[in-house]
Amino acid sequence: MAKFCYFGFLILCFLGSVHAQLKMNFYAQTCPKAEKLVEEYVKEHIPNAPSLAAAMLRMHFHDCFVRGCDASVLLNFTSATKNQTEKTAAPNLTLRGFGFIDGIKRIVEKECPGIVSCADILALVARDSVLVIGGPYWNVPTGRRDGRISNASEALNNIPPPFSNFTVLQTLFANQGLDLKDLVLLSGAHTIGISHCSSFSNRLYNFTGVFGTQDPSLDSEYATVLKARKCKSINDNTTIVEMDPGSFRTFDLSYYKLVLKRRGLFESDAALLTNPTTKSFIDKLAQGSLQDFYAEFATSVEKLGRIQVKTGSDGEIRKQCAVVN
Ligand code: HEM
Ligand SMILES: *[C@@H]1O[C@H](CO)[C@@H](O)[C@H](O)[C@H]1NC(C)=O
Ligand SMILES: *[C@@H]1O[C@H](CO)[C@@H](O)[C@H](O)[C@H]1NC(C)=O
Ligand SMILES: *[C@@H]1O[C@H](CO)[C@@H](O)[C@H](O)[C@H]1NC(C)=O
Ligand SMILES: *[C@@H]1O[C@H](CO)[C@@H](O)[C@H](O)[C@H]1NC(C)=O
Ligand SMILES: *[C@@H]1O[C@H](CO)[C@@H](O)[C@H](O)[C@H]1NC(C)=O
Ligand SMILES: *[C@@H]1O[C@H](CO)[C@@H](O)[C@H](O)[C@H]1NC(C)=O
Ligand SMILES: CC(=O)N[C@H]1CO[C@H](CO)[C@@H](O)[C@@H]1O
Repeated sequence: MAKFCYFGFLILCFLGSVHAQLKMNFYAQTCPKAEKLVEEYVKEHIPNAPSLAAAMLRMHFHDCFVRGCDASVLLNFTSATKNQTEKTAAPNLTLRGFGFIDGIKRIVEKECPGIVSCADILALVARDSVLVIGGPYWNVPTGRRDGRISNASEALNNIPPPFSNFTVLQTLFANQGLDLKDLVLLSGAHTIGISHCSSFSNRLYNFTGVFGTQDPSLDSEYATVLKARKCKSINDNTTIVEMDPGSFRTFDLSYYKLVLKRRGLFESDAALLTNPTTKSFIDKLAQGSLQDFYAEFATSVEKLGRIQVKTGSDGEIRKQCAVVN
């Protein structure tokens, strides 16, 4: 874009960059095989490691909530910059699957060097992985460019912690242009994947800050089972728990049913029942059809994927996803 910015083209160019936006199959001319290569890699590898589908979806979420969907989440901490990156921030300690993205990026770079952004690869991988495990399909318009900055404290400020109450969730989602319906639908991603005990053990052992207290909004029978069989101590930060036990690899409605039974794992899940609007969305989703959930999830996750994207001549196309060029 920049090289056309002279004389009479200036205005056009200005409008062009303001309106530069994502579009379907952005790489049709520049790297026609790109999206297919991503899809093939995912189809080949996710069946052998299905738990990565959840990891990829969560990584896409964390990426988009900090500086927009610009792959900033993928940047390594380097001694050269001395900056702590998003990866090193507490919410990112439990992200997994960085190597999977790097593997795809290498293949795509071999096909067309310097053309396809890491941000687009992550958005495509999240969608394709969820599809491979039988989940919903959504459109992924492409054309995102990669950011050059990753900042740990921005991750802390923007990514909702598991102990968020309703107000915090509403605010952090609204900051990204997402409404209460999006909050409920995107939280539905917790129908797949795992959590470490440390993400919620305060609800089991130390809810009020007095050891031995339990979160009354968590079903007490479920809490007892979790304490006896899974998270046996408050210091356990290695054991993992299926968030939707029994169907943690199936993208189904059971997350909403669990939340209604007060068996959502996080305070943030339980918080969705404390507001009449989100509670009624959950009631409807839990009783509705899987197709309706999939269609509505697709709408919200597409919205997620458009948050503050860099397009046109903003940002760069990283050569390696873990480092800026
Ligand atoms: C509403 C606020 C949210 C909070 C507070 C939250 C919090 C968390 C936490 C604490 C974990 C477990 C991490 C661990 O201990 O390993 C987790 C896992 C997960 N989250 Fe969320 N999350 C939220 C929203 C979302 C959204 C919007 C998505 C995607 C659309 C998402 C997708 C996932 C997935 C798929 C996992 C499982 C990851 C894995 O298996 O490695 N979450 N979330
Ligand atoms: C590191 O911080 C400096 C100073 O704020 C900034 O200019 C630079 O872009 C940052 N680098 C990364 C990778 O975030
Ligand atoms: C990271 O973000 C925080 C909060 O917005 C800001 O105060 C800090 O200067 C940033 N750090 C760097 C290295 O840019
Ligand atoms: C929600 O949590 C925030 C941050 O911890 C706190 O400031 C606020 O008072 C809480 N709101 C409610 C209604 O509990
Ligand atoms: C319980 O929570 C309080 C307040 O957050 C904290 O100071 C204390 O260390 C916790 N106790 C244990 C055993 O982790
Ligand atoms: C995990 O727990 C162990 C023992 O309580 C502690 O030494 C370690 O620092 C913890 N790790 C993290 C990442 O919190
Ligand atoms: C980024 O960090 C990861 C894990 O610390 C490491 O395996 C990888 O090689 C690093 N990537 C680059 C390009 O430095
Ligand atoms: C995946 C990842 O980069 N995890 C890092 C999170 O931060 C801790 C502590 O800063 C690192 O040790 C991890 O490697």
